[in-house]
Amino acid sequence: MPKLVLTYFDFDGSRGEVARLAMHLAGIAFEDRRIAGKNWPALRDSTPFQAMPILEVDGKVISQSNTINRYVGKLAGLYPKDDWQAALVDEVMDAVEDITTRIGSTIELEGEFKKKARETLAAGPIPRFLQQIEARLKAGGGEWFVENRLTVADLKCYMWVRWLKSGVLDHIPADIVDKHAPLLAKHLERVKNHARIATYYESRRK
Ligand SMILES: N[C@@H](CCC(=O)N[C@@H](CS)C(=O)NCC(=O)O)C(=O)O
Repeated sequence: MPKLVLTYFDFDGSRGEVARLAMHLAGIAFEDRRIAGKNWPALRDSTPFQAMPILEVDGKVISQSNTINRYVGKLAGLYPKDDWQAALVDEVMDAVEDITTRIGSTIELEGEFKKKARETLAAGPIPRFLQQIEARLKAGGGEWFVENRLTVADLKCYMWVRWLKSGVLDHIPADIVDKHAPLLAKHLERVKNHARIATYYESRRK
């Protein structure tokens, strides 16, 4: 196993958390380098695309969360070997990344601009993405996206749906998932209650 260092913000969510979870699930040793928000500006220009997560593999750096998710997913046995199944995983992860970027771009907006931008997303794009991603879950059998087992696609979707349902996104109703994609709401519970994920978050609370 290579020496792995994952660098991401110091919170248990979003783009960097998928790879952390995958490595914890598989019992892969890695350095979990957590960056406080105040230390990010000093680090920013040293990252390839001025963004995190980044993963060091024996001292070499790769960036882009889904690239990292695929790489780690392969090490962890959480990414399909079959090319078609792998493409289905990629499709879900890239769709989640697209909509995450669109929602993320509203974070810096202020007041009415933020309200308008988020209401627009909540009126069309978010329901659309929820329904399309739910359709892929259904096509996979309704419990997991592919191969009737947890993969990095499930972890990526889990992070997004948990964010939407958390209520932290003003102007995006927290019930938007229940309303438009009830199977994804159930999927969230399925992933959350996965024995190793539940144990991991239990240990993070101590
Ligand atoms: N497409 C990139 C996006 C990375 C990204 O935007 N990361 C955010 C954190 S989730 C970030 O580094 N934000 C800090 C900044 O842009 O200054 C990926 O998937 O990794």
